[in-house]
Amino acid sequence: MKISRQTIAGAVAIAAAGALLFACQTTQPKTQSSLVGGDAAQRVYVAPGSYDEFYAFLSGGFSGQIAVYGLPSGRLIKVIPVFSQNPESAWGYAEETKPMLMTSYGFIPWDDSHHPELSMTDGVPDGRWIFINGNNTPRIARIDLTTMTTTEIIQLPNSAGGHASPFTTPDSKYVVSATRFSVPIPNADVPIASYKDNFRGTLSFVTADQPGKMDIAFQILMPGFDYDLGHAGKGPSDGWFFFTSYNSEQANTKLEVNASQNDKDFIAAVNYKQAEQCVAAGKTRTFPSRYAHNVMDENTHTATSTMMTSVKMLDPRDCPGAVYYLPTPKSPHGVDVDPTGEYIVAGGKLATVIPVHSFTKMQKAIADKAFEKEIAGIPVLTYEAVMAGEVQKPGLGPLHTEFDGKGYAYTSMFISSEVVKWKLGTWEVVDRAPTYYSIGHLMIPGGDSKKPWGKYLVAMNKITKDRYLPTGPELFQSAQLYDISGDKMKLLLDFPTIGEPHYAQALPASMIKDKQVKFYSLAGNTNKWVTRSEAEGGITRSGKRVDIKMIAIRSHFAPDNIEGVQVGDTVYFHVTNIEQDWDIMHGFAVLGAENSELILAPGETRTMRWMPAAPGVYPFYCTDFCSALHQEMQGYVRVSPAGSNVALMANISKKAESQMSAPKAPTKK
Ligand code: K7E
Ligand code: CUA
Repeated sequence: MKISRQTIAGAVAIAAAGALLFACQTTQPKTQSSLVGGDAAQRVYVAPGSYDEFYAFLSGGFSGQIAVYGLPSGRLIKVIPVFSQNPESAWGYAEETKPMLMTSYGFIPWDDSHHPELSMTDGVPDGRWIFINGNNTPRIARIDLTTMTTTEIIQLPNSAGGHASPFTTPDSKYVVSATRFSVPIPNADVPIASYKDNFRGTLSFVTADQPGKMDIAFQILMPGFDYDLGHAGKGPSDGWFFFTSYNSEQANTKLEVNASQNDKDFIAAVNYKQAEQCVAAGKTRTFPSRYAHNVMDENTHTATSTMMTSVKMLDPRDCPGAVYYLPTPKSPHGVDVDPTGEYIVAGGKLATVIPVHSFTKMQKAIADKAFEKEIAGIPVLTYEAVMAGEVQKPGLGPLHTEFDGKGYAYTSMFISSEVVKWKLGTWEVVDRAPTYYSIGHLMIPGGDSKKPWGKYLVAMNKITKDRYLPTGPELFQSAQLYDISGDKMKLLLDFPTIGEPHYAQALPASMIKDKQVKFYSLAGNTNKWVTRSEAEGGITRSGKRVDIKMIAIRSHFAPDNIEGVQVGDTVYFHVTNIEQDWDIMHGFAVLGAENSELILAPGETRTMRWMPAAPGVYPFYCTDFCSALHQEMQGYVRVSPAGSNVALMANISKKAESQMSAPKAPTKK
């Protein structure tokens, strides 16, 4: 999000004003509670043992992950590790998972995730996957919604700041990514002052409908603006994609002033069906480009990383009719397409209106050649020819818009800290609700699709201030839940969020609840190092490499005593959780490991690499309190000096064997 210093100052002033207001309200609880619907407590109360109505997926922002909440309760259900190492689940620490974080820059343990996007069928979320972007080292991840795990990550080359990403086409054929920062393409050592000559943007179209096979179908080479956000057309505008851009000034320094000169920047309207035809007709050039494609195999539970070497680059000059610019005031941020596919709403964060373009008018303007000029082969349509209307006096700092499917749009106003509800077609403001404080994105379940479920709106606020008990200088981010089922929005609930959530998505729980995988099949586990029974466990040496295969089951590891390891060895603990029951996890940690624990889902194999530095005896133990005898779930590794003649030994205890055949403890169903 790009906001000038003045607007930040304004936002802080408003937040401060809000804080003052709130300070008064704490002594006048009636005023505060009147902001909240009278039956709010009942509306959000999900009784113990009951389930929420919606799954909501909030981006984790600079945590790099996705957080799963239940709505309307606002309860955090899970954090799905995506781009950042996560010791809780050994993501990026266990050997099997490390390739998922490989890039052309090497192993990257972090990213900044902004926009979760559900896969769709016919323009409606279908509950198969959710995608999310890595903003810093541009990547797109696929999360499988049956396991709630990250199964695929593709890197975007010729791109820097993969922000307008990973918005989905109505059939999930493509997810897209546009570069926020223009850079030399291919990247090169050039003076930054040569920006206007050397820097370019790209729009990437990534095929997404085949799991494990994401691929950059093509990139479009664009003028060196900053590309910010995108959304696909739908219905009549299906086959088009819309991207906002700012910095049409092509400034390379002090952007807060220098990129805020032009009255209007642009939405790039891309006819990607036309682009596909040009690609098929060989109108692209092959650009050498290195980028990683990482896939988690669902049977081996092991990721592979493949380095790709080129992309097809399409220059709009070689494909007339593929790209147009729609002038849009003023440094637009969000671009959102209404459920009918007719209206393209921009969030001109410095604009005094919310501009709305008409797809019908855009097509007519193209047919009439209502062009004001051309930029690098891209016709610029005239604003008047494409504008459907403007929402007047909406508030300050419009960013993002979602829809309720009943003819209304809801726009987040960052500077004036509010949600503004307005009517599509008449452009009149019909309601406004304050947010605490400085709202960024907002989300209505299905609110960017053809058929929003409506009912709730979640505001994701940038500044938390006084909403919770203070926790030092750093505060959690703040979300707020509104009931939008009536004419007036009603604030129901505050709930804190991890990282800084940008966008979010939600769908009815009934769509995916019963598809959740409860454990992985041990018989189907084809990990190279799987150990399916105690008898298969053991230790092998090959040079300085030692592999230890072991099982975890309530309540022991087997083998549990290991000898013959030497200083200078690289030891791999391959642990298989041989439980076949829901939610029976085991963990594995060893003294002094420069690594996280392992955590093992039932039926899964995970590997920890360990390089013991000194002779001694090192205990290991299970980290997840799995049974009454969890504290007994432990063992030892004896480490001898390099060159020692202590024999390799891995025992399987008699006690363990007898427990194997004992009846299982009661388990959750
Ligand atoms: Cu508005 Cu990254 Cu979508 Cu944040 S972005 S708010
Ligand atoms: Cu296994 Cu605790």
